[in-house]
Amino acid sequence: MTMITNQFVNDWVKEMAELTKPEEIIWIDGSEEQLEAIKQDALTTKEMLELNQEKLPGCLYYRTKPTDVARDEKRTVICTRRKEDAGPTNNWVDPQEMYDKMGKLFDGSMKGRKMYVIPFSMGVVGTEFSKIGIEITDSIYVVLSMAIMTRVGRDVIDALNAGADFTKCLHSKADINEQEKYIAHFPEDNTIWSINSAYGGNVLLGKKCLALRIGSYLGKQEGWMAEHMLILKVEKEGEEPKYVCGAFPSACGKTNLAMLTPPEYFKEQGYKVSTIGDDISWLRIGEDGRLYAVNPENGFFGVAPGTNMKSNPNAMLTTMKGTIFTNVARNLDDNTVWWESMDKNPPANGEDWLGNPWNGPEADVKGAHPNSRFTAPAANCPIIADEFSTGEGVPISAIIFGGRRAKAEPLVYQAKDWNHGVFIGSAMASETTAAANGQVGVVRHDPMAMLPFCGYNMAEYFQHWIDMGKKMTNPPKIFHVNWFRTDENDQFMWPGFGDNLRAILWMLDRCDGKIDAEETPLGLAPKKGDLDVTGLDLSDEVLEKLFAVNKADWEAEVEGIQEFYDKFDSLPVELTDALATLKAEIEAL
Ligand code: SAT
Ligand code: MN
Repeated sequence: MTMITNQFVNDWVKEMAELTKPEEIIWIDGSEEQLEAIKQDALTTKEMLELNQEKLPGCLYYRTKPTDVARDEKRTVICTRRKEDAGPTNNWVDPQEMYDKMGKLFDGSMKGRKMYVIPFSMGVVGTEFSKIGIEITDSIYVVLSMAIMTRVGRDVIDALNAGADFTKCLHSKADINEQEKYIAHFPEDNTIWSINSAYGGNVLLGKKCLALRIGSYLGKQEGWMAEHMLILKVEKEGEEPKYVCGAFPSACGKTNLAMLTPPEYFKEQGYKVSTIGDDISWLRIGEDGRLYAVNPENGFFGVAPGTNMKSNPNAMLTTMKGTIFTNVARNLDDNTVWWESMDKNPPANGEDWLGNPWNGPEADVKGAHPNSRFTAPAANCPIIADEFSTGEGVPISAIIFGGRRAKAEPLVYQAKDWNHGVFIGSAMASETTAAANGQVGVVRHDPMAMLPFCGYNMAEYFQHWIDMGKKMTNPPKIFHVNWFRTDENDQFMWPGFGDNLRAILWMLDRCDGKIDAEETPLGLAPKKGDLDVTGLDLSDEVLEKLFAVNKADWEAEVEGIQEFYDKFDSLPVELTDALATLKAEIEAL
């Protein structure tokens, strides 16, 4: 039964059904009864398992194939008519060639299966920021996850019936054949096709595919920005709240920063932090010339290992109900979940993420895959901000760029101005993580943490950043941070987690013009005493090392940035000039 009167939608769904040949078509209206019935289907087929309903009400367990545990960047492609529109950092295939190739794979891929049609919105329906998509899929995991991660319901259907434009998203798990896995984007057709994967980042098409790759492309056309950024609200009793965005590559702590717990010392002073988003920001310029952000998602797809009651109690509490756990370990005694560093009590009678008997850290394999995930409703988060649910943008005071860098990058510094901030973002690098297939721990350039997510030529993306800066009379200040710098013994020097608030408060003081800063070749650094380290066991010597700008390290950095820049035919002059200035200043050290 279709509830859709929009002929364009019905025609497209019909065409996709003729291609994939399912035995039945089910339209998702997001109602609890419908989702419950679909969940029961998944339990019957054992596609998903129900966890202990007393301890983890509404929670499910899901496992992907061992070859399908992370985003696959090699198999993620941008299909624009002209290759140069995808740019040197994206995999490009001619759109017709890709439609033909994938069309053959989709042909009959849903035979004997149900096809679910999920109308969804990124952003709150009816707000300026909302974008509608329809995902067709043969995976119940996708249906239940999309119901958490996006807004699914009657109002989306009403918007479509009123003629709203939408992104056409087609997914089939097919045989999960990794040789024929493709995640293809057709920005010029507002279309996404994904086949042969069942892992979140490749198949929850509203997230990276729509909200970032297609979103960034639409943003360039329509004059807004889609960014890989968390949004955090910082309040001090009696003062106006402040909002901060932060771009960090996958698995570098965005969820932890977005949900941070202030150290006692700051709580006593009346500071409070709340969460608006942990992964994606859509940003628009307001009438007052400031930049406004929303989180277009409706849930968190967070990395499980390393999350615990100390590192991120708010995330732990968020996952206590209505959550899907993917590729974590199971405790068979009480049918709950476990992952590395969750607590000091790994299950004595457990099953690892591969489904093999597992009896704790002495075993050869880890209990949970390093990229195992929780998919949890944002509404569960104990510190979710009210602004999250209105979907109205919040004015951003500061944008933070950061990576995972053992060496070279200081704890925190500020860009000299917007364009210099764009340079810093474009020059960002980070050690790779388990969030994508491939080697872990190698430094790679990841501009604005968008390398895997920019849906068009990154040179034009940088230009878009510069153009947006020109349109703002009161742009956010831009900063760079590195929580991960290590000493001679490879130990982290900065405590991180809640203590990261100290760096954020320095930034906000800078935004308010309350304090000066020190000029360095990289930008503006805190003056001695301005970064509040009260209560930290941090010697002056370590503090100095956290901020050191080492000439040899930075000569190598400059060379690395140049090498990265050389991939592009042309770059905005603002960036090449900033690199030349940095080079000269490092040489003068
Ligand atoms: O798997 S996702 O791409 O959704 C998460 C991430 O890598 O940021
Ligand atoms: Mn992400």
